[in-house]
Amino acid sequence: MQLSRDDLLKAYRDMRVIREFEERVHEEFAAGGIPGFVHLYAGEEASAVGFCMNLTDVDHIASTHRGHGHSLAKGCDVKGMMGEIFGRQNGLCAGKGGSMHIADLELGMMGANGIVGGGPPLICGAALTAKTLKTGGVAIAFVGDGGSNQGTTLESYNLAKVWNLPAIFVVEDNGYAEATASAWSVGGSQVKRAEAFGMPGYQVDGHDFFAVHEVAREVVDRARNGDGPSLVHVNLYRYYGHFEGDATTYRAAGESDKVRAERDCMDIFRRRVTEAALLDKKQLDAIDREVESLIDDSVAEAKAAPVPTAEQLLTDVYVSY
Ligand SMILES: Cc1ncc(C[n+]2csc(CCOP(=O)(O)OP(=O)(O)O)c2C)c(N)n1
Repeated sequence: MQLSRDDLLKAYRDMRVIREFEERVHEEFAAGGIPGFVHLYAGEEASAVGFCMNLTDVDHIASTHRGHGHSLAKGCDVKGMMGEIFGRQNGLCAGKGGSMHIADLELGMMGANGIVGGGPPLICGAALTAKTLKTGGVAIAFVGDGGSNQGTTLESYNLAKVWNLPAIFVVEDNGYAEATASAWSVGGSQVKRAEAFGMPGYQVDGHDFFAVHEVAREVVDRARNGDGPSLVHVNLYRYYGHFEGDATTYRAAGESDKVRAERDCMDIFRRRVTEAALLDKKQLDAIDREVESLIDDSVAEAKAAPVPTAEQLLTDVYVSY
């Protein structure tokens, strides 16, 4: 499908926002300004944006512990995200969730999740709701290669197939689950695994936004049309360690730099759209500058915002039904 000029600009900006956001969180974390634990998504942008560009607010996603990119791609407010990661009152969850518990239910972003394999059961619920209430919505779970081996994930495949849910499982295979190489734990393609559950399975190069977007469009349409769940195995690479502070001794020296130099999704996107004269370099550079200043502002606002007070300790934490 041909993307419009506006779509291309949006795709580039959304990926740039995630990249800038993550690079800045990397710096701020190293400087000691961010409490808690963070896992960065830099390098994987084309996956979150390629899928989420096919969604609207009626659709739901569930994320992982590496959730900043999915949240931003689903439309979460950049300043609210940064405030949350800094643990400040202006954060999306009032500063009490932090990196691994960011959610914005109004946008259908059901949350980052510290439980590996926690997202797939959640999206089965969202997909069942969409099917029952006939909202036309679909639900996507992003899962890591490690998370793809969790029982909760496999049971969700089962459930989604048996109930013919508008559910999509996106296995983001970034090469490692902590220090375990996915070549060992996944052992190649997950297409056959999808087929074993009676779902169509796809495998796609996650460095190529256009390839991801095309597959995403197909599986989202399929789910929306009532034709049931699918699984997409996305091959990617995470630029930073498993968590910030990880010494990455399990990777070969220079491995990350080599992928950045040869297969960076932002570089590939820029090359493709400029060589085809779909966008020009000046437009892309202007987006870079605008996003840099947005991220600067988001950090400044987060640092200036107060932390939650003792009186606020128990608000926004419990839900009553
Ligand atoms: C149920 C559960 N088991 C173990 C952990 C510890 N843990 C956190 S992240 C992680 C690896 C996840 O790897 P993967 O799913 O490939 O995601 P990636 O970090 O590569 O994005 C593990 C084992 C956890 N958080 N939850």
